[in-house]
Amino acid sequence: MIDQRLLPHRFQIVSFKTHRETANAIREMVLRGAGAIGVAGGYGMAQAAVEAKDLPPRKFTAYMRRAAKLLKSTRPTAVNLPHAVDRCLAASSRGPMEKRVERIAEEADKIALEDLAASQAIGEHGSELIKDGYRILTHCNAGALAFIDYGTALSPVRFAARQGKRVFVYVDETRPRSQGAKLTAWELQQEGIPYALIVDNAAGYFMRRGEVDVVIVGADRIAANGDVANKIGTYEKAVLAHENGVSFYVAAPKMTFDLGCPTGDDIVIEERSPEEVNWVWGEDEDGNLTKVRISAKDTPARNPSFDVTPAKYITGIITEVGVLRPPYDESIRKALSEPQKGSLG
Ligand code: RUB
Repeated sequence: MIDQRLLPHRFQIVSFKTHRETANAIREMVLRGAGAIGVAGGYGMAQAAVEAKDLPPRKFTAYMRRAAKLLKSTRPTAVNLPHAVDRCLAASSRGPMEKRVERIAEEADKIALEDLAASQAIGEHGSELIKDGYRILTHCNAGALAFIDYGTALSPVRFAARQGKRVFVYVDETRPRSQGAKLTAWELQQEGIPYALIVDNAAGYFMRRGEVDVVIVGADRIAANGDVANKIGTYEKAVLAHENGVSFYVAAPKMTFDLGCPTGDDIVIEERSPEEVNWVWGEDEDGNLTKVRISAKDTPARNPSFDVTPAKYITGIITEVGVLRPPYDESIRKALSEPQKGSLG
């Protein structure tokens, strides 16, 4: 994994050898983003299978179940994680024992390849919504670091830029962990796409001045009615977009839909440590990575990591099978019944 906690100041690849280490890396956000943690969860299951391969069948099954539970408990909101882990768990219970490790590893690869194909298709469909000269606002990081390859929300932007359209991206800083400032800005810089970093509370200012043509964000879980859980602050951007007549799109693969959640109220929202609100990480003038407190000692803080944007604010959901439109309960069910492309099988 690229250690995303150190970006953009250091580029470091780190390895985790056991499923417990992988679970910890997901929890500590060494890597993050719904798609990326799903893929990591799949490979965590493959690691568990290697660890348990010499156990008798019943003990092997019990070991895999415990591993699945641990991996799924690391971050509760993004549904890609339980979807991927459960697929690998199902693969672990089929076929002869000696083949099971192989099957789980294949399933993990398949999930990664499906995400890759989805990110490309999301880019193709989404880029049609971006006209030459568009100014796009995005929140958090739903780019290559959060997913596989092109990303989700950034994929249409990348495709539009490669098609020669002039695009400009407003990047929300995304406190408290600043995924926009640290990761999205860095990704766009790498790719030479023009952008400006803005503080989270500046989005309304730019929208009201008519300087934002479209908002595109990612998603961590999409309920059956089209309500979307995404990084805290997404809801505000959607309401502001609505108020200012700006289109608001969500880009996400089919893996991110959860028909088990009828509405957004059924989505569990992760609440993280108050430390993330009271302290910020960065590089000092001498290039040392450092952490500074920005509030008085013992300041109580609340830190919900995600919020829910009601479907009524969402203009469309860009998926690998096309752009879904309201009424979402119908378009989502139809999209989920389409065959999955890009898998190995
Ligand atoms: C990440 C976040 C991203 C979605 C979309 O939150 O909210 O917008 O996960 O990701 P965190 P993807 O940094 O807390 O994980 O592009 O993978 O679908």
